[in-house]
Amino acid sequence: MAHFAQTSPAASQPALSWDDSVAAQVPRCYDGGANFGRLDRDQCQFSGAQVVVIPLPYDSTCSARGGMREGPARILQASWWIDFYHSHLRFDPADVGIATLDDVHPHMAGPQQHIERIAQTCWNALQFNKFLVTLGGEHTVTVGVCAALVRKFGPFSILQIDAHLDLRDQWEDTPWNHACVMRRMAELVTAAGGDGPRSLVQVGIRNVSSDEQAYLDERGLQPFFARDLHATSQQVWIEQILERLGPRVFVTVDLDGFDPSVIPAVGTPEPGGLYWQQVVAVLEQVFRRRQVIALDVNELCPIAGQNVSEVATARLIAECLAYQFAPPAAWKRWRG
Ligand SMILES: [Mn+2]
Repeated sequence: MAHFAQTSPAASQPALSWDDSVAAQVPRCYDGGANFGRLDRDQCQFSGAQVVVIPLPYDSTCSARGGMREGPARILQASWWIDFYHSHLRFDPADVGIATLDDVHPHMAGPQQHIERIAQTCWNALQFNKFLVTLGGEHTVTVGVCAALVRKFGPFSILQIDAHLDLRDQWEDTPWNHACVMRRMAELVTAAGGDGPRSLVQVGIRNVSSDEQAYLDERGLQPFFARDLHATSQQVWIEQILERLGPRVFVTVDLDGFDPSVIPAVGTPEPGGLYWQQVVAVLEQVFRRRQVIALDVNELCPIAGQNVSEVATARLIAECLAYQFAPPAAWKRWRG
């Protein structure tokens, strides 16, 4: 991406607006067949579900390969063929109810308007006290999710699994580019009274621009580079991550944080990434020891003729939902 000039002067803290005339109403759901997990009616009804899956197909600002608008549908489809039952927790997260909302269709006026549309949808679901699982779509969609979470919870930490920092102030003529999402999310947390930049815990990083490095240096921020994690004891770096996370955590997984040998179907793959066991190990600790307020998985960019990435993504979500909802007795039996 280095050959693209950073265009026009940086925008500082662009504001999102809300439409509060929209009353909280039960959103449209897939109530049979095509929902996440292909669950029966008793498990996928919005009213009884503790989890709400929100498909966010979008690929308007991505730099390299398009196709992320097809990501959410492919993740849903992959979810039909796996059992959510967790062998070691002996717990099925489908039992807490998982409703799947209708797609949030792209707003064609531009990324800011689309982010606002996503924020409204998430805010609506949050008013029913649901645990959100959002499916991207390019990483830009996460800004809308974050805006709704900030409105509901106030400041929180953000655990970001990613190959990229996404800390550019502006990219390819918009502050709402997918390369700027963590910068925007830090601003949202700061606006709610938190220390946005310090609330970011970025893990798996292996692609940094010089202006992003300057941002890190100015603020004394230290992301967790994949290179360093591979050279450190897993128990040690997981504890270092936990130390940096506050009591409430929003987990956002850009699938390119994984090594491409695990998840090849991403728009901007980078070698040297995290392995399945590493990501699952850190997420287990985070879900167990912090209050995770939402899970976001994004940047799935399907490759025709194979579904390994989609299946891994659906499995990752099922794993996280088991961590989130398994009762203490299940943990005690497994981990002691
Ligand atoms: Mn990325």
